[in-house]
Parts: sequence; C-alpha cells; structure tokens
Amino acid sequence: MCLPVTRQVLRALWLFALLDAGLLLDGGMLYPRESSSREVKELSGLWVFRADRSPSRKQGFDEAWYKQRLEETGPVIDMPVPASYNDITQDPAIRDFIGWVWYERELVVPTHWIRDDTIRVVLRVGSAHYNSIVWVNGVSVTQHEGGHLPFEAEVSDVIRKDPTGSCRITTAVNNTLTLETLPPGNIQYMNDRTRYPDGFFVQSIYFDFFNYAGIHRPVLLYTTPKAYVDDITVVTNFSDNTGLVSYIVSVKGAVTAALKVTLMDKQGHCVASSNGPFGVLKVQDVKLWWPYLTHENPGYLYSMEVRLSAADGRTTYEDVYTLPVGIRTVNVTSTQFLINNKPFYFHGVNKHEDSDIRGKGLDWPLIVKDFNLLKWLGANSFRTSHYPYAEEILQMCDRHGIVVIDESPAVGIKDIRSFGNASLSHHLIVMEELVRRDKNHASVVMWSVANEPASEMPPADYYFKTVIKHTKDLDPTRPVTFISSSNFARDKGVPYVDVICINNYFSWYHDPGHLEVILIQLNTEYENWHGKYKKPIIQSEYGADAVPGVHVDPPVMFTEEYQKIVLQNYHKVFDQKRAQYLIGELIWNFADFMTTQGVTRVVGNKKGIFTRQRQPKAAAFVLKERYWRLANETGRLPLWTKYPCSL
Ligand code: GCB
Repeated sequence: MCLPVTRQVLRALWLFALLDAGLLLDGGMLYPRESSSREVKELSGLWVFRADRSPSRKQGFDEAWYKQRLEETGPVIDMPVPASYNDITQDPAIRDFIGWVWYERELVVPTHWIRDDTIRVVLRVGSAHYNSIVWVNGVSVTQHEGGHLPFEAEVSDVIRKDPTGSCRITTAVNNTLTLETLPPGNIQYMNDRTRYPDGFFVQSIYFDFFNYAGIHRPVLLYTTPKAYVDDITVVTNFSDNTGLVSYIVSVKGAVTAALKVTLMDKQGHCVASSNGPFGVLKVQDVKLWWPYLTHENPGYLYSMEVRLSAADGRTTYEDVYTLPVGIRTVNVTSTQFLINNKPFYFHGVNKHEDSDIRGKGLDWPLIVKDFNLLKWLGANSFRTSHYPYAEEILQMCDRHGIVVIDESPAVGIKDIRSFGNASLSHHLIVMEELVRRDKNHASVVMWSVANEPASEMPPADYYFKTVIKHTKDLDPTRPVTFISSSNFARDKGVPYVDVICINNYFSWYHDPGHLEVILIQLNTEYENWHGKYKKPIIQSEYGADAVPGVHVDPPVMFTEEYQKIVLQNYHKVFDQKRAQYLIGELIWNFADFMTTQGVTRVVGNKKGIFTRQRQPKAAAFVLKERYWRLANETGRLPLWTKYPCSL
C-alpha cells in the first residue's frame, strides 16, 4: 500500500507527536559520525582492568577506585576493548566472574576541545554488559542498565576542569542478572558448608548462551557544536516511481535554528531538498531499497544531509549530520510479508554475537567474514537472537540488503516474578532504547519483543499486551512479533503480534531420534497456529546439534548426517506451507556458540551449520543449495550472483 503524500505527512507528524508525548526516554541516540562539524575519537585498544574479587564485590566502591589511577588500587591487567573479558585470560575465576569489574583508559583530549566552549564533547559506550557506571577524572558522568544498547554522557565541563586535557575514564561493569533485568537471572547462595566452600554462589540463567560480559562495543568521544542535531526520524514510502521520505529533526541547544535537509544519491547528486524540522522529500525515479537476491541492485542507500545553522547572539553554530536512508515499505497481510509491495520470503539464519577469545566483543574481521558467509549461503535475512546487535552490523545489513528481525534482550523470562511492574517498566525502556537506536535502518523490518517467554503464565497477557502496544506506538511503521515455542493453545502474547514466529525442535527435544515425526508434527503445528490466528508464520528456529566431524549412518543424534536430515524433513513441510502462509525459515543456528556448562552442551551449543570458527558442516551445503534455489524462484538475482558455485 502506498500512502498519498498528505497521509504520509500526517503519519510522520503522528510519530513525532508520539515521540514527543509518551516517551520514557529523552533525547536521540544518533550513531556518531564525523562531519565538517563533528569529530570522533575512538578509544578501542588496551584498557587497564581489575576484577573486584572481594567477597562483597564492593571493595572498589568502598575504596573509591575511580578517584585514582586503577593501578594504584591494586593489581591490574591489560584488557582489550571491545571484547568480553571472560576468555581473555587463563584464569577460570575471570571466565566465570560475577560482580563488578573495573576498566580504565587514559587519554589526552585535543586542546581545541578544551579551549573552545562552543564545542560539546560526548562520551559514548556502544554497549557494556550489564550495569555500568562511568566516571571521568573521578566524576560520575553516567550510569546505564542493560547490556546491548548504547549510552552516552556529555563530558565537556568535566574535561575542561583540567586544562592539560588529561582525561581518565573509569568504568565499572557488573554482569549480575536479577529477576528484573533483561535477560533475567538469579543469584543463588549455597550455604551448606559440608558441600560448598565459603561464599559459594551461582548465577542461574534461563537462556542458552554464555553470559559474556565487559565492554563489548567501541567506546568513543565525539564532538558536536553546542547547538546540534539531536535526533532524526525518517519514514519512507513511494508512489509509482516517486520516493517519499518523511523526516523529523530534533535540535538541542538552540531556541531557533535553520535546517536544510538534502537527499543525495550514491553519486552525491542532490535528488531532493527541504527546509525546516519536518517535511517530505520527493525523489523522482526512486531507487528503492531491496533485499539481497531480490533485485540486481540490493541495499540502495541515499544520504540525507541535515545542516543546522543557529546563532545565540555571541556565536554562530553550524552542525552537519549525514544519515544513510533506504527507501522501502513493509506491510503484512494474513498470509504474506510485503517489502515494497512484493511478497518477501525470509530464507535466513539466527545468529549470536559470539566467537573464540572475543566472546561478544565487536570484531570487524568476524563481521565481514559472517557477511561473506551469509552471501555464500544465499541467506537474505537474520534475526538478532537474542538481543540487539551492534549498530555497525545493522549498517552492514542496510548496505548489503540483509533483512533483519530486530530482537530485544528479553530472553529467558521463565519466572513469574519477572512479569512484575519493575520488569515491565524496564522492558518498556529497553524497547524505547532499541527503537530509538534502530528506527532508521532500512534493513530492520520487524521488532521482536521477546524470545520464548513463559507466556502461558497469567500475568503474561497484560505484560505482553503492554510491551507490544508500546512498541507499536513507538513505531507504527513496522510489524511486531514475539517468538513463541510450541504452546499455541496457551500462548498469551500471540493475539497482539502481527506475525507469528515459532521455534520448535521436533525429533530433537521432542521425540529425540525419531526423524519420522517431523512431517506430521510440524504440519499439525502450522495448521493449529494459522487456523487459530490467521496470521503469517515464520519458522523462527529449528535445527539439531552436530559435533563437527562425527559421522554415523543411518544417522544418530549429534552427527552431521542427523542434522542434515532434520533440516531436509523440515524443508518438505516448508515447501508445502510457503505456498500458503509460511513467510520464512530461519535456521538455528548460523554458527556454534558458547553456553554455560551443562550436561546437554558439548563445549557449547552445536546447532550451528558453521563451526564456531566459521567452517561449514554438511548441513551448510544443504542450506546453501536450498537458499539459492529459493532465491532463483522468488527473487531477481543480481547478475554477478547467478552462479553460486563459482563464488
Ligand atoms: C531455543 C532457544 C535458543 C536455544 C535453542 C536450543 O528454543 O530460543 O536460545 O539455543 O532453543 O538449541 O536449545
């Protein structure tokens, strides 16, 4: 459906009104970009690190470690940032550490940042898991709860107190999860001294991945002028061959400001422009943003330059921010998912931010390798199971046309105490942080508010109704889902979602070893869900563990053969149902990943079709053959990708 321009403006204004009115959070969270008015200083590299091993884990606060150099407080070690700290050392106590760890980095701030008080200096942390407190030169500048989203603080005044420009950033990060965090967890103290040593405790978690911790994404300082572009929201549409980009710009630091908005194509030619804080840019002969393998030129991005001029009598401010914009629409019917009014079939993967040594730390070689593997596989999409991924990854998705289901960190909500008001309030804030950060990514086509919560519990109805409604209010332009396991008769959140996403593991967790049950059980499952709710369905997880290199025929569980046949049996049902209401299939999982230790995990979860080191198992070739076949049937392959075997 293409909205006429006036409705488009209204829709954007409505969004603006909502953003203005019902929000729990204040301000924008634009990705820091250099421009003629903005500088960025990245602080990746070696930081100083100390885990607070005191029994209470409070020694660092009692002794105010932030007031001095960390090495003056006791023994410190080198720690790379970004990275999880867990797998960096040879010390099992660091790998399994729970509590506060301390990071520190010293730097010299450029002189003009200190001298020029028309410059605003902001400290930004891409993500740190889970609770963080940050001090600059011993002064507390910000705190944040939540492990997967950025936070920042203006630090201009603090750094200006020391005219030498010396700047010490201290960050305390605590990975303790409670029943009210997302994801939830619970600390249990074992007090039986005949069985456990003094002070013994464990953190129980209800999710299946290692609770990696530390500073996971880049920390940086960036500047803006005192009057600056604080946030931009774009909503895109098209009518015939005219693209429509509704935008809203919010400005801070100036009572009045002049804004000039220019949209440029890839060659840098201006294709539309406008003045003022909101408006609609009309793009003739629009190049739409198309997913990978559906168009010969996928992932087309325009650049939207926002130029602000303001004056306060004393100074004139100029701020320039350039946002990549893909023009596309997303709509859902009872049986289809439409991108640019064309049915889109998700053939993709679920991932984790996970790798050897780095844990969940952002790592460019890994990111680029994963995108090359996605393309090799013929995957057009992934779900950010089970938390928001780094912005850098979403930017890659925008550019390569990889479609994203963007998931919140609400995984493992299994305890009834995690459905209370405190959890709900935090969940609403997390959805706001997520939408605020990712709303302008063309690749993000759906929000997932949770994975497999115990949604049969009575309070789940109010809880998910509220979270889903809030998410739709925040962003009326994208569908919302949550990921269900197989309990269609009792699932409380499903009535409110736009797309049903189902995880199941037939012949694995149910009827292990019985490959013959898949066809009948999956068929029954789909008929039940679609019959009851009349909504399109995505198979959001399915799969089987395979220990690489283990072969048995006839297949048995944990072999590469068994994994292959599980997939092939699922595919038979997918092929029947995708003619009706199945709109996607996402394998669990793209790659093997680390979990907590347990009797069902052999050094982590082995359901990857690639190993943790990104080498293919037999199942990867099954999927590759299938995904390219699906792409050939449903898409318009770019010329250079027509011959996957030669890739
Ligand atoms: C699931 C979960 C996922 C697990 C997977 C498994 O349903 O959503 O986090 O890793 O099953 O392998 O058990």
